[in-house]
Amino acid sequence: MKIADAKVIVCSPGRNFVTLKLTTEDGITGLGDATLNGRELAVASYLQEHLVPLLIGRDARRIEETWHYLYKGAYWRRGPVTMTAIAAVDTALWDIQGKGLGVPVYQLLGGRARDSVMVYGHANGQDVAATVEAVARTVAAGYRAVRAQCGVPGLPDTYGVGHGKPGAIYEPAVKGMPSESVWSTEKYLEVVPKLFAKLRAELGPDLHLLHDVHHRLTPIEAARLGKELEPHHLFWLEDPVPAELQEGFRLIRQHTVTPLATGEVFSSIYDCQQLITEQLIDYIRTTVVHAGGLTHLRRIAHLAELHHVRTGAHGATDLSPVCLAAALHFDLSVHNFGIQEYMPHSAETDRVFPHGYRFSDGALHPGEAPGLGVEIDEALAATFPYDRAYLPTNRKLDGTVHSW
Ligand code: EZ4
Ligand code: CO
Repeated sequence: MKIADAKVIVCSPGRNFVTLKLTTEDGITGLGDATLNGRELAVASYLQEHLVPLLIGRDARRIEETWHYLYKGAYWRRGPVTMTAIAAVDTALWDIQGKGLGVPVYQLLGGRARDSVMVYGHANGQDVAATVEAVARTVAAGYRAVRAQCGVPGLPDTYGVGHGKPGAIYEPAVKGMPSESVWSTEKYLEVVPKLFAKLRAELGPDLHLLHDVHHRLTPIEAARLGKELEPHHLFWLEDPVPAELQEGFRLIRQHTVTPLATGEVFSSIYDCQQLITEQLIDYIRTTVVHAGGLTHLRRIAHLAELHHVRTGAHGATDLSPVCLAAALHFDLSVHNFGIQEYMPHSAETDRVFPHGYRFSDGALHPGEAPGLGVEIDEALAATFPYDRAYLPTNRKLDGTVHSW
């Protein structure tokens, strides 16, 4: 079953997505998400210029062999652009394999380890009261797990507290340039424990509560926050510090039993090897599109399983429905699944990517269609051309660039 055609589709139904579509000589198509938010065209070009010529004529059924051919064959290893491009090919090949055999991808991954996949939703508010209301609304919509992000008194804008509609991008002051936000660790550390105290008091002990620090603290600051949040029993505290320094987590661990999650920006198993093998984290957030596809993500999950680390794949709206579908097949099948992030896409995005996954009772199911269960409407996609956009940048009150 040879690959006869490989097409890179760039579209912007509300935000930019890059999609790889492979077609075999007998007409089976497979999709892979290749979206790297803010650097989309680097991956599109990597695919178009360097991988497409290698794919034509290859046997689409040799998924494992193709992964190593692209990874080892590049000589240059790892990195988000390379690993996102490889992920797109890998995901599309699993889709083709499933369609060729007439089964959903999770059946190829060992079958279902559970009936459905628990997801967490997002709830944001400008202050504590508004955030508590937003969490209550999310619970009313059926979620059993909610990530809560709250505006910081004294700061104009805070990570996660968007102004827009579902799936909207951060609006920059100058179109096509990054937006800027302002940060104060001191002010942030004052409000977060108050938010979670209020959430537990109002919403009771059963709800899973999550929070994303977005790489903004130092280890000792994160240790303080984790300790202060202990009475409120978070499901996890995400990205407490930038994780390039993996041993930085050791310091946080020495001080708090609040569970830790990290890894949405990681692109390979080597980015989390120490975090996993030294049991410095509780959840690994690597996902299909940015960590080398289902083939590589399964390797990470299996290493994690040996060390009591569970999965919690990234699933924000800058990962396309193709990635979400692939993540759900992974989540359904992997034994040490923890939770899946879920933010509904915009209506335009859902129309461009018709899909079979469905939400009910706080959980998603990928559906029973052969392959991934997601398609792309290319004619509609062509009506939404690429629109340059960046993730925001962040500065401390004195103007110093900080992690966003
Ligand atoms: O900021 O997807 O946990 N979710 C997140 C996301 C990320 C964006 C970056 O591309 O941190 O909202
Ligand atoms: Co995050």
